Amino acid sequence: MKKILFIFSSFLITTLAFANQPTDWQFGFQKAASESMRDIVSFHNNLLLPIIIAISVFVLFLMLYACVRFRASANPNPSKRTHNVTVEVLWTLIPCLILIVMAVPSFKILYKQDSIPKADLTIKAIGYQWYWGYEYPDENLIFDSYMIEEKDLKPDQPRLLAVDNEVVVPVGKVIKVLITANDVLHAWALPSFGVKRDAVPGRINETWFKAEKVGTYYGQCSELCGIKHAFMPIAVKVVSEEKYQEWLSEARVKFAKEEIKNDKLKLASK
Ligand SMILES: [Cu+2]
Repeated sequence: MKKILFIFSSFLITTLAFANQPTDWQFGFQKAASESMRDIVSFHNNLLLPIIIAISVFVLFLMLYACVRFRASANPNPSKRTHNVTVEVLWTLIPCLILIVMAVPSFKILYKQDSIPKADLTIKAIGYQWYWGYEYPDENLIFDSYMIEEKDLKPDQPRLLAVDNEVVVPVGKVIKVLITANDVLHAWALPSFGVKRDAVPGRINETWFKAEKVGTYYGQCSELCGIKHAFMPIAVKVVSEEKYQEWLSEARVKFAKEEIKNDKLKLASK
C-alpha cells in the first residue's frame, strides 16, 4: 500500500514539476501549452473518452449477457435464426452516427490548426540523419541542434531530450514553422503545442503554434528515420520578449548565415 501511495504521489509531483516533457508513470497527454493542444485534449477527454467507455461497457455487457443467457445448458436446442433486419439496420446506423458525432468537432480542430494566422516569427526546421537544423530566415540565423549525450548532461537536463542549441521563441507570439528534410522522412513534433508535421525531402510543410507559457518544451522526431531516430530530440525554449531580443542579438553573431558587415556586427553585439 505504501508503495502504491509513493508511486501515486511521485507521479503527481513529477507531473506538476515537468509538465512539458514525458514523465515517469505518465498517464495521458503532456500538459497543454497552446490553444491548439487544449482543443485536442478537450476533444479527447470530453468526447472520445466517454464514447470509448460507453462502447466498451456496452460490448462487455452484451458478451456477458450472451454467455449467461445462451449457454449450452440453458439452450439445448439453439435457434437457427440467421437474419434480423431491425438489428442489422441498427448496428449499421448507430456506428455511422457515432462517427459523424466524432468527425464534426475533429474536422473543426484540424481546419483551425491548418489555417495559419499572421506570423510574428518564422522558423525553418530541417531534418537530417540524425539531428535538426534550424533557420530564422528573417534574422539571418542558421544553426544545428544536436542531442546532448548522456555523459555530458547537466543535472536539470532531461536524458534523450536536451539539445545543445535550443530553438528560442518569444511567448504569446504566432510562430510559423516551415518543415523540411534533407535526406529521409522525419517529423517535427511537439506534444505540448499540439504540433506534428512530416519533414519531407524536397517539400516544405508548414504549421504554427502560439506558446502561452514561458518554459522549455521537448519533442522528438516522430517518423522512423533510421538507426538514430530516437536521438534527434526537439527542444523549444519559450522566453519573454526582452529575453528573446537578448538571445537574438547574441545569436546574430554566433549563428550568422551570411557574413555580416562590421557595422551590423557592432549593432548586433550592442
Ligand atoms: Cu528523424
